[in-house]
Amino acid sequence: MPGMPSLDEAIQRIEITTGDITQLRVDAIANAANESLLGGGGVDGAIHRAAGPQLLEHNKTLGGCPTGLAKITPAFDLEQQGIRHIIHTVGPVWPTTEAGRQAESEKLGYTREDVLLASCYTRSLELAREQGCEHVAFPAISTGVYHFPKDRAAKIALGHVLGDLQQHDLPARVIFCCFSDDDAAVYRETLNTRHQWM
Ligand code: AR6
Repeated sequence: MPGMPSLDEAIQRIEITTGDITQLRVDAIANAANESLLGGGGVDGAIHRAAGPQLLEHNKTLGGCPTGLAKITPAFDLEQQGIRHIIHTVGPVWPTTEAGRQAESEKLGYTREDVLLASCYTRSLELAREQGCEHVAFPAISTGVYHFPKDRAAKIALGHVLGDLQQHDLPARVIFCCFSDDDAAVYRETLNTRHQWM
């Protein structure tokens, strides 16, 4: 289709990096929040610390956010380093039940959690686009406290972000900000083996 970026072009717009997402210089960072939007541990705690207490005060007025959706806020203290927005999205908790284990081991089609995680990425990109964001960074949503299997989450993140980038010019660049080199290696391997799963 004319004007439709190819998959290869979309891949050029992706960056996989290791580090603390609060240290990046991007228009928007995504936060792996919980439904209260009132902070927590992991990347959520780091973002609230870096953005300062005004973020919590602001989020108290938002009425929370359902799993799979996202809400955008100012970046408060993080604006000093050029971050304009924080996109709070609530990833699914991976089920520690028999059904969850079976879904992972048998690589069954899509589970409810897969769909919710995909929605976190696509809804966050929609909000970023509405604000004209050029550069957006994501942590590996749900793969910490929420125990989503890392390789499964990487396929969902990469697959859905690449699909979105093929349909839109914005954001121009998406950064997957991993917290360890091992996590970044999972993303790189997932991207390199895309022909097996895309
Ligand atoms: N920068 C980038 N990535 C980070 C950072 C950071 N500063 N800190 C941690 N990570 P998690 P979840 C990585 O647990 O699984 C919170 O309490 C981390 O290594 O932060 O979606 C919320 O309030 C992992 O790869 O988020 C919720 O209650 C990834 O970020 C709950 O945790 C996500 O891990 C959400 O759990």
